[in-house]
Amino acid sequence: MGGDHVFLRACRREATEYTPVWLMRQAGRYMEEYREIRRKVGFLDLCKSPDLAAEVTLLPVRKLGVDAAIIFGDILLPLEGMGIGLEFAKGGKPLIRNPIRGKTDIERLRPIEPDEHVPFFLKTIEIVRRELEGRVPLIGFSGAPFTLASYLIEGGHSTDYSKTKGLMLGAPSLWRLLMEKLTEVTIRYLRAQVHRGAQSLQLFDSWVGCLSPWDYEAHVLPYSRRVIQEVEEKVPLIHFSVGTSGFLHLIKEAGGDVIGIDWRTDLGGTWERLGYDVGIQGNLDPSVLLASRGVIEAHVRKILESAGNRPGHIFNLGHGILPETPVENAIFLVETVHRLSKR
Ligand code: 1CP
Repeated sequence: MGGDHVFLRACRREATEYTPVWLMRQAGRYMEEYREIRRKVGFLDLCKSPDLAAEVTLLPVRKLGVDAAIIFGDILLPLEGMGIGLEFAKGGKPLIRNPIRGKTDIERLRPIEPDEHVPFFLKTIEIVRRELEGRVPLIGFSGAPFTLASYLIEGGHSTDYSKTKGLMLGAPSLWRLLMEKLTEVTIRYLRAQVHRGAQSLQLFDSWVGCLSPWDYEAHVLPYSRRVIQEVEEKVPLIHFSVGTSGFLHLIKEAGGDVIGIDWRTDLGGTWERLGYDVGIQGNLDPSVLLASRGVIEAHVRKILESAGNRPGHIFNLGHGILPETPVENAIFLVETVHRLSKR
């Protein structure tokens, strides 16, 4: 069921009758139905209520007609099981109550047992698979070790990642210990999702673009590579990052069947440089969805032309959908990708 779906075939770089499309953060605040649920339930409670989380996961499949569902949750959920206090403040911004400050904090971090620490996430996968009845495949996900480390160290979002880089460059043996622990957690988390029914995985290394290529290669790549190699369950994996146009070849070297790109690079040239032995996902600027239909259509056309009808392109935004996006524009985008890419 779902094995021959256009999304999974595109992940394997097989020919498809049209270009599959889904949107990062496709279940979220730009949808009235989501806001309605969130008026009653806090974000963490929503993630921990499998029936509700499943309903939210399915919203964009029903409403937008996207070609894949992604489990509703957050990359930070497994951190609680490691012994970290997690909150989502008003406006949905994550906050770590006890950020990592030194050796003892890192030594205290526990590896997670997914069945024990994230049972709600795994349960949501089961419910969604059942409800989808094979209509579209389900994507599981995890933050990559670097991006998780950045939240643990900074305590939340950062603009310069100076504390993270400070530990990485100033205390390499501590960095190694932290990254090894996060690598293990990520592997366990992703494997558990595949066992419960995730048919594809996305590894989010959202903030790794703050690094130089050589620091990425020395201090991050080996861990991301280990995650990807050790999630040996054979489902396609999308390796996503932002702001890494200068070292996408290293992202590819770390692994993944499909490389996610943002909008700061042209898809065609990037794919040519990376080689056609990987698929490519992206690369619409999320702000385009705030513009008129004519502008949206022109951008879709440009990206599809850039991909040149090559098998292995998955249409997506270059990063998450903006909360102020009119839902009609998201619907129009999906319809336009399907219409213009029909082969
Ligand atoms: O895509 C989907 O629809 C599935 C759900 C999903 C996913 C895959 C959410 C819901 N978050 C994520 C991943 C995630 N979370 C990432 C990686 C993707 C990316 O780079 O955008 C990151 C970095 C986070 C951390 C996080 N959680 C942020 C990022 C911004 C920051 O300041 O650090 C935010 C805003 C959250 C909360 C959150 N997660 C998801 C939603 C819908 C929200 C908003 C909460 C709300 O108010 O309802």
